[in-house]
Amino acid sequence: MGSSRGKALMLATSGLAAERNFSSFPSVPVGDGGFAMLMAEMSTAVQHQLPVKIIVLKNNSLSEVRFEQKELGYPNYGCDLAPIDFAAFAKACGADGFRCANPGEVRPAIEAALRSPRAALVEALVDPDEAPLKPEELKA
Ligand SMILES: Cc1ncc(C[n+]2csc(CCOP(=O)(O)OP(=O)(O)O)c2C)c(N)n1
Ligand SMILES: [Mg+2]
Repeated sequence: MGSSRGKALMLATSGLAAERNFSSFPSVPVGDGGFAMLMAEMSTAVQHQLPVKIIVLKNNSLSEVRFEQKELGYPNYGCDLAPIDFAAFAKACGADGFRCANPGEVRPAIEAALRSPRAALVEALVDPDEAPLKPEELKA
């Protein structure tokens, strides 16, 4: 969603705040770097009872930037992230937090988040060495 990290999360919480008669809950995929820039949105969602569903793709890396550096022939500089327990963070904010570390855990974690009446976060571990898709490789 656009090029600014975490923008979809703000759009989802503000959209929920504007439309209180929820028929479905927006689910927002966000990288761990992007989410780290906007973690306060979690407390905002809890404070205003906005049942947004956040899926954090956790690779402990600003992976897209790391791959751009690699493509230009530079070494990794400043792209490693200290691991954060995002599921525990969500719970500390008063939301629900779930984790999936392998493909078999993905569906149950997402279903649990969607069943939650509250804001809920799914921390999904992903491979930091998987190259991001280029725009021309994305298919609708
Ligand atoms: C607000 C903002 N800050 C910085 C950037 C530059 N930037 C582009 S990709 C990227 C890495 C994002 O890391 P992450 O969200 O963890 O996603 P990953 O590439 O690891 O999947 C950054 C910092 C941006 N696009 N938007
Ligand atoms: Mg990342």
